[in-house]
Amino acid sequence: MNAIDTIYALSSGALPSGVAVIRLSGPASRTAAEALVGPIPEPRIAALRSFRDSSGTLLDRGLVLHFPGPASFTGEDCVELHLHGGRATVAAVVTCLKAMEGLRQADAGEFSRRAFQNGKLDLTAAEGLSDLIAAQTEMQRRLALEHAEGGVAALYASWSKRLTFARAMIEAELDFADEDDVPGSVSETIWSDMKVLRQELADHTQMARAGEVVRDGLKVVIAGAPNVGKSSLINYLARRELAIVTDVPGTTRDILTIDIDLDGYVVHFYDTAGLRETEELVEIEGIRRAQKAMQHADLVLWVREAGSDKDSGEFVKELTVPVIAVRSKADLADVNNVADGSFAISTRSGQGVSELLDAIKGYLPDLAGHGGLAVPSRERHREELTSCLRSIDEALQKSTAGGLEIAAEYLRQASLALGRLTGQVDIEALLDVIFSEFCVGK
Ligand SMILES: Nc1nc2c(ncn2[C@@H]2O[C@H](COP(=O)(O)OP(=O)(O)OP(=O)(O)O)[C@@H](O)[C@H]2O)c(=O)[nH]1
Ligand SMILES: [Mg+2]
Repeated sequence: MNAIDTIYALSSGALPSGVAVIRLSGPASRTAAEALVGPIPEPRIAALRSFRDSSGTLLDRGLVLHFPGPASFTGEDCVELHLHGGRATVAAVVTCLKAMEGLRQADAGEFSRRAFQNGKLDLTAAEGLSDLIAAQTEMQRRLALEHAEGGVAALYASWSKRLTFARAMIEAELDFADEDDVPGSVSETIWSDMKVLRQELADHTQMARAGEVVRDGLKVVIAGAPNVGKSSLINYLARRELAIVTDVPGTTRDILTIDIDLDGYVVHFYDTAGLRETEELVEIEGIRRAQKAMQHADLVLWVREAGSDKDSGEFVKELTVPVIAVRSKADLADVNNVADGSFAISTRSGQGVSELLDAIKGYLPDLAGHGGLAVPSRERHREELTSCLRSIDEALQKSTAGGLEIAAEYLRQASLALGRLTGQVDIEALLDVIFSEFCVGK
């Protein structure tokens, strides 16, 4: 096996900036930093140093921090160089690092990957960290931080432990059932705990949709017949002329989108082509895209003119997603929120728009009462959790049907699903538990 490379990268943001941080990780971090700044400060104590190239020319002055492994983010020896954030300053220091033996530029996510490989964080926490960096709204930040801090990792680790214990007990019962020094039937307590675990898992998996909406945003599609004011609405929400607005029916063809921060949640609004029967090729494609967007939406705003009884409801009839009925151009028709429950709005006067936004908030996930944000947030989580749940269901069924060996195998599948979720499929753990709980070899 090759020796571990020492990697470096600019870990702070785009240049120029007040301060730039170059991070090094790997066995040569310390010697590399020494070559640049001379003696390295005490661990975890920042000290001011002069950065010099190999000929002794001063490049910059800044702070140096040393985190000896394993007590570092990656678990390896790490050094942070805090420089002035000028492009040329950073380039000069990077040129020096590049020339050093055993050093190379880090790949994307490589520091976190090393942290994961060194057991500093599990996969869900690593994902949380990347979400935290991408977070744009308060709820995204809170969800990502919960994951990055190991909120779901701790939950999965505790479930994994229960599964491993259950499997160990069953294995022992299968292997040593005729020996005296193994406790009698452990099955009853084990299976009742598996039932409890099943319920916890089901409740948790049920929150996946909500978690995904927090992370990815709520998709709201503005749809309706041509000329009803869909593009005017998205422009009003965007507070700029994003979409072309004319009084020619069929103006919008492509889907346009904006993101809005509603109460800390990301909401994506989509403006779509007006829906109608048409022979026009480009418009047909626009309408096809509009209908596809409606099917994939979390919510459709179905816009009709307040003063008109034109319906074209055939386009929403088949929809399985929730629909809010909106009556547009209320300034012309002199209507308020009408009896059919629709929202009368005007993008001319602004009437009704904030009430409409309040109604949309009703479709944002309600995470209160769920004990925080330790909820699944990605499709990957949902898939592995569902697979885990399915295996536990099968195991519970087989446990009563007398197929203890098959039941144990299903529990193993459940463990594997959790292991894939956290990135820690660990077979050794099973053996450890058997021997520590039962002292079989006494
Ligand atoms: N009085 C009044 N006119 C509006 C309002 N909203 C839109 N309009 C007008 O209605 C016409 C059509 O508006 P658009 O926003 O382009 O309508 P659309 O639904 O996007 O139309 P298509 O893209 O063709 O499907 C324009 O002339 C707008 O100025 C409103 O609230 N009040
Ligand atoms: Mg339009």
